[in-house]
Amino acid sequence: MARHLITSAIPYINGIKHLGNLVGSQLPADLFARYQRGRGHEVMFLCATDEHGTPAELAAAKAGKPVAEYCAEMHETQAEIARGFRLSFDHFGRSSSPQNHRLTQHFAARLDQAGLIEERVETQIYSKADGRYLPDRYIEGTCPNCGFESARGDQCDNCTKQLDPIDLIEPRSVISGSTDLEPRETKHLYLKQSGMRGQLQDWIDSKGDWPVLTTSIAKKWLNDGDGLQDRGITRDLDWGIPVKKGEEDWPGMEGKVFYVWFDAPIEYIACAQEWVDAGKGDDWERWWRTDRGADDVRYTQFMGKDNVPFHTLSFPATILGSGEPWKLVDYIKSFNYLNYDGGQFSTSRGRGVFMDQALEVLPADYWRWWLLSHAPESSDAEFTWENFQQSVNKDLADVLGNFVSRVTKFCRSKFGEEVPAGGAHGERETALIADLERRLRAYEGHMDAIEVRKAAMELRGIWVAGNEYLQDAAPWATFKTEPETAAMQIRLALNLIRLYAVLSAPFIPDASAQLMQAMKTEDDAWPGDVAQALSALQAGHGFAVPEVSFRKITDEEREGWQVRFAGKRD
Ligand code: B3M
Ligand code: ZN
Repeated sequence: MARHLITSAIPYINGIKHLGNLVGSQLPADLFARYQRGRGHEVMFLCATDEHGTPAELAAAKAGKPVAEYCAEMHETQAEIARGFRLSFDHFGRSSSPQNHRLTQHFAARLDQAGLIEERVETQIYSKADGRYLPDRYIEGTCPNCGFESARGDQCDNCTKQLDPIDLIEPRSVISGSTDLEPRETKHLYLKQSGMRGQLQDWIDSKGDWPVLTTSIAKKWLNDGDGLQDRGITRDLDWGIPVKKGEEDWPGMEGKVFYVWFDAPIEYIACAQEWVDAGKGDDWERWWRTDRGADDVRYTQFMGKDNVPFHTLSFPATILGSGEPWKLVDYIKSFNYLNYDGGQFSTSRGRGVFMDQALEVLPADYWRWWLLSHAPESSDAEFTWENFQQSVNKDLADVLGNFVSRVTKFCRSKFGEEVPAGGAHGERETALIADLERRLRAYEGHMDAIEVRKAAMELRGIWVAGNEYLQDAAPWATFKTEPETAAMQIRLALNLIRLYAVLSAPFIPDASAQLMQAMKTEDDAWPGDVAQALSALQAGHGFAVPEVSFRKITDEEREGWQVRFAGKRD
């Protein structure tokens, strides 16, 4: 049994995420976690809300609430929606937790002891109209790298470059819109990551199996000269983790907090401590400390491409720089963007489908299937309602749903609600089993390699193979002349339903559970050998005809949704 530590990028607290956010991190991470559990491995799957920094402060101000209250409420909201999508986190933590406060302050102290922290007097943008400094997202302007006009102070959303507010061209305050800004001097801590270039380069070079998207972004920022500049890790903000050296005060840093991107990845570790403190387990160190058994853990991270520089450079710099035996990531799966119907999803303009709205419209499995089978892996992908309707209606309703309903209804009418006996398998069955054996091994290969789209297509192929077999064997016709053979065919088909439930569970967990229930079995063991797996339900085993698992999306519904989600969210 292997041990898998899996983390999803932790979503900002500032509102409900859209489907593009979901498919870029949390959903594929859940797919992988469910798959590894299904294979019988031990899994620790962690996610949390990212509660600090300017996104949180700005959103709370907009909602007219104190930040702490806003974060507590929005954490609950996000947790509820995550449950709705069946995201199977072992723990959904909060970066504002006391555990993360302590651990972040601890890392800062270790980095300081290692000589990797420097105090610098630097120039920050001060807004006279607002009476405060404007770090990160409090300021917007034109990107000096690509010319994008709405680049934020911390990062350009267009070219992913990490920025410093002082670099922006024609900067303006996000709070007041004021351009009456002036540079002022203030003292901050810097992480001297530029001195770690060699170490980081060696580490990234040792990851020959990483996806191209991940390594190309990592290498670009590593070799770009200024990608690995020393980073300011503190901010002049009220909300956040107070700058301390472990438990000690940090002279000169009073009233300042750590930068959100310094503490957010540390929450991956703190989250496991929260898991213990919530009474869900008793040992987090065996997942995170290589001196406590974590050296045989395989750690996989999931994230959108804009998060890659922080996970390949800044966070590893923190871990390596601490000089302590923390577990480093083994594999980083990153995603391109999902676009919405000819444009971008936009949180600010409410364009596209948000996670809560999606669940109002259709159950989680429909979305999980479409999103995963169209995951933006090799390039950006696009959500259109036509495509969504087509995939759901074909893959889920026509292929999988129809197979289940034909087989169970036919059996009920001819043989009753139990698996019929029939004779031994013939040539057609042997050929089907050989085909499924090949497909199953291909499916496992894609799932192990986290090739999400390929895995979805192989799974669909497995469903199609069953349909073709049924069409070809035609037990409804065979029944008239050779009822024994028809019984054998149906026995096989009922067993296929159970097999489908097991194999499909990572993608569509609710439908899988429903099928398992209909087949009146709890045997969800991952198939070793297909022939054996297809004899799990023996003659005489009872079953029930399941409720329709997937319904079709009508043209009227599709058109209605197209209009509803075109503009401002309702
Ligand atoms: N919250 C950005 C995002 O949600 C950021 C990820 C943090 S991962 C440690 O895309
Ligand atoms: Zn840019």
